[in-house]
Amino acid sequence: HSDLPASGRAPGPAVPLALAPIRSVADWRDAILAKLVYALGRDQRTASDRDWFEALALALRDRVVAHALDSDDLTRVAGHKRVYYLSLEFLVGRLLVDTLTNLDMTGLTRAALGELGADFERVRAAEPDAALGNGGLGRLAACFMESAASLAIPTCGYGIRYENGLFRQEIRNGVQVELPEDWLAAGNPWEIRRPERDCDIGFGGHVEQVGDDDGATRCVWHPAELVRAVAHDTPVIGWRARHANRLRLWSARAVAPLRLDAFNAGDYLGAVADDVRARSVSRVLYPSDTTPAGQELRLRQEYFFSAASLHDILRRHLAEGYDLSRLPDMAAIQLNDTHPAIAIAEMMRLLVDRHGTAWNEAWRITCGCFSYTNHTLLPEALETWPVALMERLLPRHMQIIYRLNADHLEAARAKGAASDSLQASLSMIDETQGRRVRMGTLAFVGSHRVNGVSALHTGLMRETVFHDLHVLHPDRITNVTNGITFRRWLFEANPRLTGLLVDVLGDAVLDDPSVLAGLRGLAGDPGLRARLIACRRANKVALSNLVGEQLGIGLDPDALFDVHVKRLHEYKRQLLNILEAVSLWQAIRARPAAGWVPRVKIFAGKAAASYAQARLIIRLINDVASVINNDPVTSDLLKVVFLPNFNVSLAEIIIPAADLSEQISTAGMEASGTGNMKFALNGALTIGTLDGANIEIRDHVGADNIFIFGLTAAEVAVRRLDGWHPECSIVASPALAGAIEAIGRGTFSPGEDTRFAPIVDELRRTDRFLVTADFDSYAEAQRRVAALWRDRDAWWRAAVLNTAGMGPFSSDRAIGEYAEKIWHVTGLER
Ligand code: F58
Repeated sequence: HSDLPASGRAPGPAVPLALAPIRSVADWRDAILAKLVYALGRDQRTASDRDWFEALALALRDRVVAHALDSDDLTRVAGHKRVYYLSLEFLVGRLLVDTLTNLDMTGLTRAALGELGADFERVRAAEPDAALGNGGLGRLAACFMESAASLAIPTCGYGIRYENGLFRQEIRNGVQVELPEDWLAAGNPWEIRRPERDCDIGFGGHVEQVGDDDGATRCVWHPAELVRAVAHDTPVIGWRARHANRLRLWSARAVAPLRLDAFNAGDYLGAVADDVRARSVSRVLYPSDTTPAGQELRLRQEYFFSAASLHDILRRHLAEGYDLSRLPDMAAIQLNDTHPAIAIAEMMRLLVDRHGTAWNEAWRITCGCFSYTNHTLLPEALETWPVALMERLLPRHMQIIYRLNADHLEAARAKGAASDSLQASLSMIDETQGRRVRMGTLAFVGSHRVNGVSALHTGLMRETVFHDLHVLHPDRITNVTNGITFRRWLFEANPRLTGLLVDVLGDAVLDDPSVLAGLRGLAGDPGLRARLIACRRANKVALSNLVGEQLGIGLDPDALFDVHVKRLHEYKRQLLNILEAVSLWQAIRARPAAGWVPRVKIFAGKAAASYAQARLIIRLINDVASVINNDPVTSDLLKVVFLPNFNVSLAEIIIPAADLSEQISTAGMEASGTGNMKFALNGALTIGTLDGANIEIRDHVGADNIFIFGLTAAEVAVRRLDGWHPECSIVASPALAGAIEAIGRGTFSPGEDTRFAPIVDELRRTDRFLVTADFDSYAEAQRRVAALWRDRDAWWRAAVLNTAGMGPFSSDRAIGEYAEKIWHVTGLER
């Protein structure tokens, strides 16, 4: 379809594909039933919830696909620029309610399913989460896809269709166990296979020099191995069905999946060995990179999807009749972190070697198209690849990187950055630990814009990791603070609050987040407050029921729900929170009648399988929970809950039920955070450090309505420079000393008092994340929380002011900024 000539729309009616709107419950019921019977071959009388989910999804997909084809046609005819979002992760979650919401078909569907004898809530729960991401970075990509569609910005997301997404977490005897998450086992009704878009991706082999062009050698790469990239499209519909885009995910298979000769000779395994090897490329999200084989597989994944996506982008550009020189006018390619940064070298290869473009012109085109988002400054998370591995797997790309690096260092010298130390720091090759390619430097140099994800983070990029590159290119780094889609994180996750907001502020609040600010004038309104309290209580009852079913722990919905959910990482400091819980428990035991605020501490989050310390922190939380929850002295006042298998769908239940949001990373380490935004939007108060987007949240909700504590990023940097001694903080804080002592003594690990020795030792000796330095300040902030909770009017006033201030954190705002400052693209007018 998109290969039609650029000259005009296809003959026929203007919107030949849009299906007539569904006008009645009966129409929609019959459409769903037709899918159940004719597409799935199932009997209405025996259909399962999963069957109904599939039938419904297929019926909805028809409508979304019609929009996507039409949006595509309009984009092509208008000669409108497209955005390509390259991301190794899309943490989508479920799509059913998202699609229904954006098509405004939820009520209709409830009724139609009811007539068919199916239960909407159970059908909804039958959809597996698409967990093609680890955490914030992947979820951001999913929010951005939804917002780009809502703003009618023609966008295609490119990624990998992992057969196994993020693992399923079980907790057995307090220990995290990882199980594969087989989300595709029963098929995926949303996706459409696109065989005509498949392409073959090379690895290894050698490079042949065929001529000299413009000072740059033209080469032909003869790969030793080809892997087929197989295209699957998922349509993404925007709010009020204004526009639809697609997410194109590649899966891998062998070019020749079966060696028939081997099979006939009885070598059944050998006959499919190539296919098994090829398929491993799209088998799992973030394969463990603790072994050399794991590292190589990760690099293969990165090149595989980057190359397939660029092939697709150039094919579309040429098929629409444009010259390659016009690519930067027609295509903005966003690199979501450095994982797709190899695309920069691949673009140069395609332009120079395949299309005969002169080197400098190819570089102009490349830099004009690409831009790069950085999501972390943690040194261990900045990607580098061994030169030897690159030379073996991607020999031509390594040559191109050398040439780009020479040009880049030459330009730096010309600008005065000539010293050995500056040249070494600017180089794309790190020579300090073996020779490694710095993907961040490649991404920076090959992009016209590089962005951080919060004001603090962007400032730190300029001052620290990218300082020397920033001096060389002072206009390149820009900030786009992250955002979240309000459709999923407010309308869908919290329909009670959404209904209330519409009652109070009118329908406009659904289309324009700035309308939320109108709540400020109502912050003291007792009627609004009573309704808000009722919403929150209902959400807390729902969460309590889930906790009761899953863990057998009874919660009091009137207690303060204090929530810490996110990936388990030492810098996110779940340890600080659980230490404070231990110390609170000890204080309650010492004085049970001191008028404590009843509190439920809720944790959830996955630790990387190979991250021993994070796994041990999960164990500690679970072990502390089982002791505290069984203590009759404190049981009405303090509960600790660890909910297993945190994912998007669980977040949608937990967040609307939270009173307090824990955002307590070591300052300077959380690039932005996006969970912080989801909680505050839903009216939870934040306890947090001055880190990432917490700072901007404080500015928008008001410093009186957030509990800020702890060292600032600048103070953290000074402490680290001065050499930091945790024992001083421990000695100075009896509460902290008491908590650490209890853990070290085996209070929570009866019979095995060394179980948590790695945690206790880390706290006493190095404390790299300054947990002990911030403990007293955190505990004091928690006492302020309790004091405000007792003043019901003041608490709910602050809660209203949180929701009221969160309009700017919509991902529509973020995407609008990318469009204007980085992509130079507008929404498509109809
Ligand atoms: C996150 N990064 C940041 N990385 O930590 C968070 O502050 C920010 O809000 C978010 O990105 C969006 O900008 C993140 O999620 C990863 O998941 C890595 C992906 C590659 C493997 C290691 C984890």
